[in-house]
Amino acid sequence: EGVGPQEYTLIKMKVLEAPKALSSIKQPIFMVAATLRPETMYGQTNCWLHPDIKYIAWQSSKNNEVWISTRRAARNMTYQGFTAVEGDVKVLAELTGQDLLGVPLSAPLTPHKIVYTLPMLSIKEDKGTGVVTSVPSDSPDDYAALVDLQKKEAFRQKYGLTDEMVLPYEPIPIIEVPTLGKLSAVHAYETLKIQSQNDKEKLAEAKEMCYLKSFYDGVMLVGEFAGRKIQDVKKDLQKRLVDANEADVYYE
Ligand code: A2H
Repeated sequence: EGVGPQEYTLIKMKVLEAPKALSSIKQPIFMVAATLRPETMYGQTNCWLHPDIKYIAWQSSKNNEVWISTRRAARNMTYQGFTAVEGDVKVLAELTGQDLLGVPLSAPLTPHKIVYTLPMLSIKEDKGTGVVTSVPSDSPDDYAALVDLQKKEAFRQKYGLTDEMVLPYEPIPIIEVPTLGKLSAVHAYETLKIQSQNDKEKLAEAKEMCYLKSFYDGVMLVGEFAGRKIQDVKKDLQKRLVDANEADVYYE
């Protein structure tokens, strides 16, 4: 990582139907996903959680909302104005990612009215919020994890996921990258013959192939900034989302 703190955009994904473990919570509940690419939110198809990581539901000071993240991220957020008292996290529930899979969410900018929480095994406990929003068109990690679930019925069953939570969701063309096309992550995945989300070396190569090129030469295909370059619209899009109370800015 670089010198200063990393800035993330926290995307607020609203829980539409709370799982049993959260049924006593009456306030609106959000999964808060940390992303470096707010301009890709038009292509969200699901939300990733690690089945074995512990998450907490905690009281934020924003509009009485309850947020779900790792405890570590919640503690960091208490020093960034996200709670009533600095350093103090008011925990309403603690549960594992597994307890939170298959939950329907509503997310900003994506054409899907409902996206589901699904398992991703490469999520790190010590980065961001432990909640990752999935954009399989532009993230090779996201595409690989989605294909794994779509190809393997046993994998879906293991986590109690129905076909309708997984199979209808395909990568959405949202950014055109010269030489990589309109689905740059899919292009990289296929060119490098990636087999699964565990294919670490090839995924690292795929990311190298996509990210810088997308940032410097990518052009938006959809939304109010269609036709504009990514590097020119990223900040504006972040601001739009924050102003609409659909996102916040988080540092770590
Ligand atoms: B990005 P950095 Cl389209 N564990 O968002 C693993 N990955 C995590 C994570 C965690 N705890 N928290 C966040 N991330 C992912 C979108 C995206 C992202 C696109 C393309 C590239 C990309 C959609 N997923 O990231 O190590 C999140 O995925 C490129 C690295 O802090 C977040 O942005 O640089 C990014 O990794 C943060 O990774």
